[in-house]
Amino acid sequence: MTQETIKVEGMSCMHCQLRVKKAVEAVEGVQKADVNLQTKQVTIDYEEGKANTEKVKDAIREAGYEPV
Ligand SMILES: [Cu+2]
Repeated sequence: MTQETIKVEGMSCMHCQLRVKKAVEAVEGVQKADVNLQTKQVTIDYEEGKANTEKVKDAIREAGYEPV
C-alpha cells in the first residue's frame, strides 16, 4: 500500500470534506482517503498499479475541487 498526500483547494465545510472523501474512495485501487479540512490535505492509501495520484486528482476535479 502506498500513501500520498494531495493538497486540495476549495473545500470550505464538512460537506465538501465528505464529497471529496467519497469521490476519492470511489477510485479503483484507493483503500482509504482522509480529508483534513484545516490543512486542506487529502491523505490517500492506494494500491500501486491500480490507482495513481493522477486518477485521484481527476476524481477530485470531477467533484468540483482543485487539487494543487
Ligand atoms: Cu462545503
